[in-house]
Formats: sequence, structure tokens, C-alpha cells
Amino acid sequence: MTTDAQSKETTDGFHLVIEALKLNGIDTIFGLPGIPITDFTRKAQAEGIRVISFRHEQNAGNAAAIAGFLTQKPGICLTVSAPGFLNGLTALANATTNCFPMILISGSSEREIVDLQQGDYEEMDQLAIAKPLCKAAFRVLHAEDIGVGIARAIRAAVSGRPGGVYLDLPAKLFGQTLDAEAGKKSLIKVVDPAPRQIPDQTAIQRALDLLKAAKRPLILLGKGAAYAQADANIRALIEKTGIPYLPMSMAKGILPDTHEQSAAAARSFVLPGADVVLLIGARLNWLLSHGKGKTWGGKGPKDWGGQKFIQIDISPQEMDSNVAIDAPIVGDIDSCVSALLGGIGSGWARPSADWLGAISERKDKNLAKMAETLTKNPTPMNFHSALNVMRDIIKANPDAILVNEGANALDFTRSIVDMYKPRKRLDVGTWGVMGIGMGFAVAAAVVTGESVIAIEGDSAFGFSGMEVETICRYNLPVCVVIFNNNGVYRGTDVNPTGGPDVAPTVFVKNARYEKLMEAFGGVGVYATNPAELRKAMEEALRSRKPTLINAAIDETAGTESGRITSLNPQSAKKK
Ligand code: FYN
Ligand code: ADP
Repeated sequence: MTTDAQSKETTDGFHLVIEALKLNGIDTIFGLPGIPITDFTRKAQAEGIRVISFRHEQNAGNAAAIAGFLTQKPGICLTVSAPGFLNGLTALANATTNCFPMILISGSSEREIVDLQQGDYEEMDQLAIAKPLCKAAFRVLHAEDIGVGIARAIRAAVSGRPGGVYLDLPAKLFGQTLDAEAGKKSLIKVVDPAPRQIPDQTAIQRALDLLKAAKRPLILLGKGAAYAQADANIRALIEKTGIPYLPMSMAKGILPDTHEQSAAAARSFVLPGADVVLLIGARLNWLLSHGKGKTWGGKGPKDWGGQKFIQIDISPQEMDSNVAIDAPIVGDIDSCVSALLGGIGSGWARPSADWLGAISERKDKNLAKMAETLTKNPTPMNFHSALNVMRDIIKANPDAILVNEGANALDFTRSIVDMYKPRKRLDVGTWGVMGIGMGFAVAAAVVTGESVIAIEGDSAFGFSGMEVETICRYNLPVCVVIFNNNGVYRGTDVNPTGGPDVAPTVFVKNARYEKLMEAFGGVGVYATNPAELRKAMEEALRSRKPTLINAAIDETAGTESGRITSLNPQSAKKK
């Protein structure tokens, strides 16, 4: 029998995990209860951690990942064993790919049974499976090691290039008891989890020399720059040098998209035209055509192409991954940009009027074309007329966070909706993954308290749609807008056999998605024209009530895979 005096002197695995997280400033867990972590979720809530329960682990994982991106603290996703763990794994891999810090904590079956493959409940060697998909993976077997396990997971997630970490906690660990004093002493408060990495001065000088010699310089901002929260220094560098810049999707808003030096509306002109490109927290992956080929001026005018690259990245291994990097700067973005700024004195020569003038000309042409398209008001509504509304709404509400996924719904939104503040645009990222929508929306609302607008393709929404219940349960200020054109890409494909099945890309026509939100007590609106859409959006932002606007879009609008049609393999015949 345990007396009160004795119970006061002992602690257990449950409490040590909770205390270790709290000690390190982690105040929110995104997860889904079940064996063996149900009681853990209850105890965590009882001890003051905010526990946000989802309907599917992948959405909880995506929530954790984007919470990590927004806060620079690892987002925590908690799942049950085997199937729950696997459901969370896609998000963990996606977080690692996108350099978002998160920790997937999964309960697991007993080692003795798993290792002898004796068929335990949800038996799976989770650590081995997680390892290749994340930055680091750890398992804690003894309660006295919980402090070390959590500390290592936190450091691995946020130091250097951020990423996903897996932490395996077998069921038996939670109930293990330990002397309370010894338990307390075993916990670690991580000191300086993401230490600054100061760049080498030689690397800075090399980069400055290259930049000074440039005739047509360009700065490319990636989501690493947004993550780094080096907003003031980045802005100062751009404004002091006068160099035009191009934001990658999630870097939009580091400087307002309306900034006169933004070259976003002249993308296909500045990439091939630039002679020296400074990459700040952006990788030369597929989204930048690997730094070569036609996009970069290959086989274009004689003096185009063959760019020199300067790259700022915290990961030394990123350099030369696609093309030669002439001036690598390894370090954290804030330190690197600040070091570059130190070398830019009052005598700095701004880029030539020729280069800036040519960009302006191209930009003005594209902006005028866009303005003309946006004024049209066709029936039925198309992506442009609907996005014209969203563009005004974000302009009037620059603190709102925009979550965006889909194909056409993604690509049109990216170029039409200007962002005015950093880290306000959250989207499909490096993989172009569908399914981030509701997880990102929930986490963005939870960790920032701001209103969230999720612009979703009707297909994309389907991957995480059940989380509208989660949005309602926590009464979050999330407004989901579904661009409903009856299918994947659009709703007009037909089954060539004439058989009873619809084409693989087609959904139920004129589906009433808004009723899903109404089912859980939120506000549902069916909008068939821009005026209805605008009214519903304004009301959602005013009331901060969970809202789903089903925006009926012309089913013939949209192209296959949006602007990345070229990535679809074509049959020989079609060619
Ligand atoms: C951009 N543009 C503009 C503006 N902003 N015109 C007017 N006004 C404004 N504000 C122009 C820009 O110059 C381009 O025209 C065009 O609009 C598109 O700009 P964007 O979106 O920046 O450029 P692009 O070519 O689409 O970018 C390539 C990309 C991007 C690969 C980085 O497509 C991308 O991030 N794709 C992700 C796709 C994805 O993940 N999909 C999910 C899977 S879908 P031009 O300069 O004339 O070219 C599964 O099927
Ligand atoms: P985008 O898709 O917007 O181009 P990527 O995800 O490809 O952006 O690139 C982000 C890059 O930023 C990664 O190479 C990552 O290592 C880097 N990065 C992330 N955080 C920092 C930081 N604090 N300092 C320096 N580099 C960083």
C-alpha cells in the first residue's frame, strides 16, 4: 500500500515527460489520444499544457510542424503506436524536408515483445522506421533518461538546419516510478538550443566582392529567411543595396509584396537576366529549376545565364547541391545578413538604371495585365474574380494568416494575393504536398491568436476536411474558403469508355461543403459570386467564428497541375 508520504516522494514517467517539456517552454501539444498515451494527454492538460486533439494524426503532425516554423520552438505531435505513428510520419518527413522543427512523440509497444516479433498490440519497430525520414530519432527506456531524451530531441529539432525528430516512448516508460528529487534533477533545461552561427569574415568579403562587381544582381528570399526572423536586417540589406528581390512562396511578406524592389511580377525576366544571385534561405531545388536551364537563361541571349551564386545557409552541405556556389556563406541568416550589411557603406553603388528600368518595365506590364484580369466579373465566378476579393481582404487584414493549398487554387493565390507581413503565408512547401490545410490553420490560430484564412482547392481540402470539427471544438478564428470547381484541377473530365464511373479527377458536382462546418456549429456559406464571397469573408473576420465558405467556381477554370503542368509525364502518342 502506498502512503501519502511515500507518494509525495515519487514521480513517474508521465510527469517527467510533462515537466521536461514545460521546463523547456513547450506549452502546446498537438495530437490524438489512444493506447498508450491517453492518460498522458489528460495529465498534460491537467498540468497546464494546452492539448489540441485532432481527428487524424497527419493533421496533428502538420500542425506541430507549422507551429515550429512560426515560433522557432519545436512543435510537438503526440500519437499512439504503429498506425497512429505511421499517420504522423508523413508530417514528420514533410517537416524535415521543409526544415520545420518538430518532434513526433509516439507511444510504442514493449521492446521485449517487438524485438522478438511476438505479435504485441500494434507491434512495430517504430524507431527503425522513423530514422530515415527525420533528422534524428531517439528512444527512452528508463524514466531517469527522460530529461536527456527530451533535451536531445529539442536540440536536434532546432539547431543547425531545423527539422523533424522522432521520440519513441514505450508504454512501460510512463508508469515507471522514480524518486521525485532524483527525477527533478534528471531534467535538463536546454541552454541556447539553436546557437547563432557566425559566418567567416573571408566568406563575407568574397560575397561582397562578387556583389559589388555584379551588373544585374538579384536577391532571392526563401522560407529559411522567413523562419530566421531576421526581418529587419533583410529589409535593410535590400534597401541599402537597392538590389531587386524575388520572394519564394513562403517568403512573401518578409518585405511587403508591394515594395518597389520586389521583382515577383517579373519572375521569368529576372531569373534568366540576373548575373549574380544572392540566395538567402532558399534552396536551388525544383522550385528554382535547379539553378540551370531555360529558367536561368540557358540558350538565351548571349550574356544571360551562367549566373554566379552567393548562398547563405546554415547547412554547409547545401552548397553546390545543384550548381556551383561561387560564394558560400555558412551561418545563421541574421548573423550572415548583418555581416554583409557591415560591408555596405555609403559609397555602395546601386544597381544600374538599365537593369532596374528593365525590371520595372516588365513588372508594370504584368501588373497592368493582372489588374485588367482582376476587374472582370464573369459568371460563373472564376479563380481570378474570387481571388480579387481575397486580395482586398488580406490587404485590409494584413495580420491574418493565409494558409493555401491546391493546384490552381495555390498558384493563382500566390501571384494574386499580396502579403504585407512576414510568416503570414503558409503553404504546400518544398514537396507541394496536399493535406496541410486544416492542420496548418489550427496551429496558426492556436499559436498566434490571429485570424486564419485557408484558401483551399476542393481536392486539397478533402485531405484534412474532417478537422473542421477540431476548428469548431476549439472555436478557432479560422475561415476556410473552398474554391470548388467540382474536381481535381477542374471538373470537366469524362470517362472515355462511357461507363458509369466518373473520370478519376471528377467529384460530386456542386457539393455543399459548407454544410460540413454547419454540422459542428460553425458558419457555412455558399457563395456563387464575388459580392457574396466578400460579404461572407468580412463577416467571418469580424465575428472570428469558425466559417466555411464554399465558393462555386467555373468548373472549366483551371489547368492540369496549375503552373507545373510540365511535370506531368505525357504518353508518346500525346507528344
Ligand atoms: C507574380 N506574377 C505577377 C505577380 N506576382 N503578376 C502580376 N502581379 C503580381 N503580383 C507573375 C510572375 O511574374 C509570373 O509570370 C507568374 O505571375 C507566376 O508567378 P509565380 O507564381 O511566382 O511563378 P511560377 O512560375 O508559377 O513559379 C514557379 C514555381 C511555382 C515552381 C516556384 O509554380 C511554385 O511554387 N509552384 C508550386 C506548385 C506546387 O507545389 N503545386 C502543388 C501540387 S499541384 P512570368 O514572370 O510571366 O512567368 C499537383 O498537381
Ligand atoms: P524555399 O522553398 O522557400 O526556397 P527552402 O526550404 O528550400 O526555402 O530553403 C530553406 C533553407 O533555409 C534551407 O536550406 C535551410 O537550411 C535554411 N535555413 C533555415 N533556417 C535557417 C537559418 N536560421 N539560418 C540560415 N539558414 C537557414
